Amino acid sequence: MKFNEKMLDLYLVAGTQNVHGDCDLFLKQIEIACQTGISAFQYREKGNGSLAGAARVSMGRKVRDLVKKYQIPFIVDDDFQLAKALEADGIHVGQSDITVEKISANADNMFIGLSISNEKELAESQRLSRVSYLGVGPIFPTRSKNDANPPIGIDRLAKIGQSSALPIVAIGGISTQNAKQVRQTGLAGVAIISAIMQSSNMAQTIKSLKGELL
Ligand code: TZP
Ligand code: MG
Repeated sequence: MKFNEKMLDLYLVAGTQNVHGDCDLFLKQIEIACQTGISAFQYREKGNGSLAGAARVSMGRKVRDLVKKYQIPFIVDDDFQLAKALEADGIHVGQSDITVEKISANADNMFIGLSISNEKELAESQRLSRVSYLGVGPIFPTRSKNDANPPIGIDRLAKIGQSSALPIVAIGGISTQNAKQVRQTGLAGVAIISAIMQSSNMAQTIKSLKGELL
C-alpha cells in the first residue's frame, strides 16, 4: 500500500495490554473503531501485560484480518519480523529500534513511520529518504508509554511542524479536550491510545476526535 498523508488523520494505536489483556474485548473495540472511521491502525503489543511469541503473532493475524476487512492501513510497531510475517502495510519505529536503513534494505513494499521527540531528532530524520511520516510526541503527559520522553507541548509541536518536510502525526495525551488545539498547529493528524481504548463510548469519542468535526 502506498503511503498517503490522509492515513494520519485519526490514527489508532493499541495492543491487548491497553484492555488489560482481554483479547475478545480488544478485537471488539478495534472493530468498532474501524467501523466508525479511524484512518489507520497500529498494532503496538508492548509493555506490561502484552502478548509475546506465538500468542502475539496469532493476535497480530486476527487484528490484521479485521483491519484489512475495512481497508484500513495496518501498521506494526517496532517489530520488523512481525511486520513482515503479517504483511503489514507499514512499520513504525522509534529512535532505538531497528534502523530505517535496515528496514529499507529488506522491505521495499512497507512504508515507514519514525518517532521523534525533539528538534535534534527532527533534523536527523529529514535525511532519511525512506521515511514517509513522523510521529511527534509526547505532546502532553501520557500513561500509555513507560519510557516516554518529557512532553513537548503545543508550541514546540507547531515549530517542529513548520520545520518538517515530512507529514506529522502528533501523539501523547491527546483527547477530545485538546485535539482541536493540536490540530490547529496544522499537522496531518493525531495518534491516540487511551482516549479511544478507554472511552466508555468509543464511537462517539472517535467521531469527536476526527478532523472534520473539530
Ligand atoms: N509514543 C509517544 S506517547 C505514546 C507513544 C506510543 C503513548 C500515547 O498514548 P496516549 O494514551 O494516547 O497518551
Ligand atoms: Mg519503539
